[in-house]
Amino acid sequence: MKFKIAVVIVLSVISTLTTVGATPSSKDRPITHITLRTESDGDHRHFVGVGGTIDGKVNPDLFVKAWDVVEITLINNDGLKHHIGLPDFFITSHEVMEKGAKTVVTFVPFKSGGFTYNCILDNHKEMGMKGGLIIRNR
Ligand SMILES: [Cu+2]
Repeated sequence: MKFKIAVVIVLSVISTLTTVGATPSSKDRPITHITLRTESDGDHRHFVGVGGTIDGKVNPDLFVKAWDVVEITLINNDGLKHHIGLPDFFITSHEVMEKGAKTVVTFVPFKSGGFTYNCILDNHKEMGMKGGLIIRNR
């Protein structure tokens, strides 16, 4: 029985990972929408929140609940090549190459705790392009 449950969990995690970029169709599960844009300033690179409580904040901490469906939209606002990575969840978005380009990652946080998001292209993480991803238990 326990083994069966573990298999179901592993399969649902795999299916979550393989649907990155797709739109979840579930009606009864809350979807947390988060939008970030990219910014460059001299040697600094960062994410800036768009809308809601993170609007205008640089590298905002993102607060979500475990097992919610989380959809993060990244908008290229500076014309440099970027992506968003969630290394603790094995997720990296497509790259956005041109100003105005968007990419979306959708995932289900399967563990709680303090994690990070970042852009590791062209040394951007070292130039400041990283923030906190805080996942609370339900
Ligand atoms: Cu970047």
